[in-house]
This record gives sequence, structure tokens and C-alpha cells, in this order.
Amino acid sequence: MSSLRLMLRPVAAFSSAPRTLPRLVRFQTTSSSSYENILVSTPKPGVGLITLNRPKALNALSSPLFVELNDALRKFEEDTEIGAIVLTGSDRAFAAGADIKEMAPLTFSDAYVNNFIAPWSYMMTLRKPVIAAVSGHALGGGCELAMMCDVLYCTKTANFGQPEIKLGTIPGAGGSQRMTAALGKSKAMELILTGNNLSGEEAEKHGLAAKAFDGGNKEVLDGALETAAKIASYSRVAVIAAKEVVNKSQDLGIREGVEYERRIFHSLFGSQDQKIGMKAFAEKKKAEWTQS
Ligand code: DAK
Repeated sequence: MSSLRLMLRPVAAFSSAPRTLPRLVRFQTTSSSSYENILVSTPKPGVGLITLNRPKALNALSSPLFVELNDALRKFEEDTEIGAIVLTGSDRAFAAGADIKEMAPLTFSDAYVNNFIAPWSYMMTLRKPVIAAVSGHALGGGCELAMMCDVLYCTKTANFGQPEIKLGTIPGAGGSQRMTAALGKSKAMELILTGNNLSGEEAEKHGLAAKAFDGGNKEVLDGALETAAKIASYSRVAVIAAKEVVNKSQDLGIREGVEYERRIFHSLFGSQDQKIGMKAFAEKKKAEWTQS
């Protein structure tokens, strides 16, 4: 059953798209060799890499692309050999947004009744950390997808923005919320109301990105893979717990958040890896994690 997910049927092209679309369909899990919109690999021990690969459309996030992306994310999430995931695009674009040509003809009922692009939220259910390596355009849904990741790395020349206002609409995948949390209300409001962009260098300065790299996609990807490999070298139990408590800080007040963290901290005394990590430190040895 886990291989079945609800997804919207994509439309072929804006000009020829019928008005009555899309409708919900079920789809089967996809084998990685048959992906058409992404590339999947494991370039370092413990690290899963997903590369968005629709170069002619600047990696616009179509429904078929999301089917494949979610399928690949789920497989890495379930793979016990994988400890961290990296999501990247190309030099020119991480992703230039949701596919405008697919969205353009939708009616309110199409979008509302069929819960249009609900599968975007799958990323938020992952327990393993995901690092975005962004070069070029990360606009609209592309910016939102990058912000959904747990760590955001970019090139200094990357181009972030929520230009939906120019299309007569607003961000729809959390852009107004995550950008405001990262940049503060005034800066986020300015960007969302004007559709102006933010460079990677500014994104790092304002706290949207953890780090901005010189160079292109290769350089930022190398940085992301190195960080992912480091995370994957730690106990999975502790990594999942660390991601969980940091994310809780977004939902809870400081007092409840600190209490929540303490409960999880206490619970880690029940893990094998806490014993192994502390014993290895005392004995000046390398910890050999059991992932339990
Ligand atoms: N969708 C479809 N095609 C796109 C695209 C997009 N978002 N962005 C670019 N392309 C296509 C172009 O149409 C062009 O295709 P051809 O004409 O060659 O067939 C090709 O990619 C190359 O683009 P350009 O010729 O325009 O390239 P330039 O270098 O001149 O310009 C650009 C690059 C990124 C500045 C420009 O392409 C651009 O402004 N793109 C649109 C950016 C944008 O407005 N993005 C926001 C889209 S709205 C939701 C979840 C998410 C969303 C909503 C709801 N829910 C969960 C409810 C998200 C909404 C959005 O993202």
C-alpha cells in the first residue's frame, strides 16, 4: 500500500489542455531506471542524491516530476543504508517553480476538490535529513521546495524568489510562512509583495541559506555531499532525534520546546548508540554505531 499514492493527472501542454482537469489517479511505485524527470544515485557512503532533471523547462515542478521525486525520497527514507539525502538541480536552475503551463488552465474546483499538488507535502514527513544544493533559479515552488529541506546550501549567484504576485497569485507551498520565519516579516513581505529576487549571497546573509559557495552547481553539490556524508556517519537514532527536536522549535514556544527536547534527550539513554558513543569517547576509540 505504501507504494500507492494519490496524485494528480498531469496535462500535456497549456495550449492544448482541456478545461476539466486534473483528476485524482493512483500510481504505482516507479523503478529508478524509469525516471524521466530526476536522476538518482548514491555518490558517497550513506548518502542518497536526487537531481532534478527537466533542463528544457528549468526543472519546473510538474506533477509527473513530483511522482518521481516522492518515489525516490520514499525509497531513500526506507533504505537502512542511507543516512542523509541531497536534492539538487543544475547550474542554471534548482527549479523555476511549479509548472506554470500545467497550472494555468485549472479552475478553483479542479484545484480545491482534487487537492492540487498535495503531494508537495510528502517531503515534510521524512525523518532523515535532506540538504538542498541550489544553483541558479529557485523561484516560486522551487524556492519553497528548497526551504522545505532541512539544510539549504546555495551558490553565491543563486536566484531565490517568490514571483507568484507577477502571475496574479500567491505562494502556495509554504513560501509566505517559511520565508517569513527565515528572513523576518519585513524582508519577506517586501520580496513576496514585489516579486523581487534574493541572491545566494544575500540568502546566506539573511539566514535563508546555511552557506553560500563560490562557483556553480558542482561546488555547492560537493559541499552538500560532504555535509550529508558527515551526518550519515553518525548514529541514525541521534540524527532523527536531532532533526525532530529542531523542527519542534518551529511549532512550540521556548518553554514547551525545551521540555520536549529534554524528554527526547532522556529517551536516548535507552538507545544502544548513546552507550556506544559515550564509551568510545571515554576509551578514545571510534564509535561503531549499531543504529539502535
Ligand atoms: N513553468 C513552466 N515552464 C517554465 C517555468 C515554469 N515555472 N519556468 C521556465 N519555464 C520554461 C520556459 O517556458 C521556457 O520554455 P520554452 O519556452 O523554451 O518551451 C524554458 O523554461 C526556459 O525559460 P526562459 O526562456 O524563460 O529562460 P530565461 O533564462 O529567459 O528566464 C526565468 C528564466 C526563470 C527567469 C523565467 O523562465 C521565469 O520567470 N520563469 C517562471 C518563474 C516563476 O514565475 N515561478 C513561479 C511559478 S508559480 C502549491 C505548491 C506550489 C505552488 C503553488 C501551489 N500547492 C501545494 C498548493 C507554486 C507555484 C509556483 O511556483
